[in-house]
Amino acid sequence: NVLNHPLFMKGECHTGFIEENPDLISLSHQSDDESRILKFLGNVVVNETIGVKPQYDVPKVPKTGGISSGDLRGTKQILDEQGADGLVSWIKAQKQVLLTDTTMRDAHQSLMATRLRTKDMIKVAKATSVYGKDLFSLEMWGGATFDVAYRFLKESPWERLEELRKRVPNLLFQMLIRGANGVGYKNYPDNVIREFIKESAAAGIDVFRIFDSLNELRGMEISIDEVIKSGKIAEACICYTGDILDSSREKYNLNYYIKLAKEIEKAGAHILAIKDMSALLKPHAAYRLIRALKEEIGIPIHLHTHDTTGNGGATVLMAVEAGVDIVDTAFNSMSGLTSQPAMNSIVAALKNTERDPGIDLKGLQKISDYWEAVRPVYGRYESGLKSGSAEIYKYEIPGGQYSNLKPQVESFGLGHKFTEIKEMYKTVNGMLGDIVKVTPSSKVVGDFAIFMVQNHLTPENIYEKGEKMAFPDSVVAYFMGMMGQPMGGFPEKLQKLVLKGEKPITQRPGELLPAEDFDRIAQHLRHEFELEPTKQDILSYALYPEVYAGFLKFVAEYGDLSRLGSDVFFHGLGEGEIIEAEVAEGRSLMIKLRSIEKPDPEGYRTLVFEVNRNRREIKIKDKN
Ligand code: 3PY
Ligand code: ZN
Repeated sequence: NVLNHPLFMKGECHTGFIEENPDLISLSHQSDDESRILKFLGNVVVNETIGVKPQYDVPKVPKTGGISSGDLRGTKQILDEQGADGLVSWIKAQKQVLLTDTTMRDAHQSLMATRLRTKDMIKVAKATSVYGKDLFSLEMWGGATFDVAYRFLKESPWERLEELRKRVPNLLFQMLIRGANGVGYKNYPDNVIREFIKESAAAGIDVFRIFDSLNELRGMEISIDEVIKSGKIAEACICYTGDILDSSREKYNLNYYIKLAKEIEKAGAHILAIKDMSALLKPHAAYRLIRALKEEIGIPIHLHTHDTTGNGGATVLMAVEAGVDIVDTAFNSMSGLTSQPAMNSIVAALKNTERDPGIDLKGLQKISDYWEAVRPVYGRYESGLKSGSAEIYKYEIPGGQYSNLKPQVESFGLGHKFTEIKEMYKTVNGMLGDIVKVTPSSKVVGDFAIFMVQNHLTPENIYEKGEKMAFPDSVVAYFMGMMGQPMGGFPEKLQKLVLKGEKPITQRPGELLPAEDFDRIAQHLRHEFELEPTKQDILSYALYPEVYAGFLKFVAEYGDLSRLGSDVFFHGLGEGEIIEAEVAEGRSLMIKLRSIEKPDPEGYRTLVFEVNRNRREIKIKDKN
């Protein structure tokens, strides 16, 4: 290489020549993790960015000034030392309103399609434990966490939990579980739900918010029972839909919610959650509902809402006025729109009132500033929504689904028909008999609406031609009773058209599903992936077989990328950029992208990298 270099051949090389061209003499061996990461980066560069990368600020991690989070005592210590009942008594004795931060789960699920990576969470975890020491809980798991972490982020949600717990010993960790649907989209056998809860409790989850997508108590009972057995907090939900202020909408009226809340209390739940996933709970309705519930039940009430309509803050403040015990919020820079109402603003609004949460605003600002700097890296996953929308009261689309619906609709080539799809969502809800819409029932309505628009269908056509139509899988599963029974039953005519002679079930689906054979999964993982599976591996596979297998294959091919900075994970390297990539604990590589060559006749591009100053070339197929 040296001998063939143009400067050497012209006799013009000076004493700094080798120094400036270290790759010419490098014979160093390329390690496995080096070739794997170059392959990953090469693919991002060739098939996604072509070396064009925006510049991102490095987020400043707030300093904690010598305070050790190990010295802090918070709600976690109350639960660990006094048990679930002790914690409930403590909540009831508080005059101030308590706050949950959802930044690490629902906020990013609703704003950026659940893409927030563990790396960005753990950097700010210690500061959160210090400046958020007076929070009630941090929600960082549940909903779409498992699916997205394995499918897209290529990282383990279990490790996320473990890393966060190491840095946050003082606060309760909270998750959302979709009752018998676990953290998935379908009913799982009872033993999967029980084992999943047991393992999650052991791994660090303290508060389990349990819901059923049709508000059926029997869909939540197994989960409630298992959480209680694990010594953790069972927080069961009423999913709010409709409008209790509108007397013309009789189906989901105040009495409906009171009856359900009483059943939930009777089932042994420690806390009642009002889960307002679509931000339909108007401020005055919140006041009326919470006042009524406070009269009727004795367990604490935790309000979860979204800010999709722009009224979320008002709803929270009215709920506080009505005596709600705990409310969900997100740090300001991760709040608003489809996310939760703004924590810092609510804390500020309640200063010098009876229910002042008593949290230091300066500290909260530091955490919010950190997230503000993190967020642009995830810009491509944001919905582009610029303001709250009062139309949500009409469409009743949950926050998480709303931000995902546009890309989903675009992927079907229907981006130009977004308004039509939203209208159809409402129409389909009517056809289904006005149901509670939250994962997975909301997916049924969304899939059905897309199907109708895609195939130019109206409700009338469906009734005329439905016999010959193949309906989306989720719609069939719904009408089969595999998500439970909706209040008021299924619309019979439509059910017949969808099921085409199959007999729907009326039992709880978990009663019919055969127990999962965990030994069989363990054998399969051993055999297929040469790994001695842990309980966590087995459960992840039981929940998401294809997604989890895909994750294991990805890690075998590209290595563990969880330590890579998010700017690099999502955007690769710019041409000429040098990055430090941590590929294993304590092992980093300095990587520079020197050039991207034009595709060769077979469509491969050669990328020239420098790794720890050694020249490396790699060929990547250009799929564009
Ligand atoms: C979920 O199930 O993911 C939700 O956040 C429901 O609101
Ligand atoms: Zn939510």
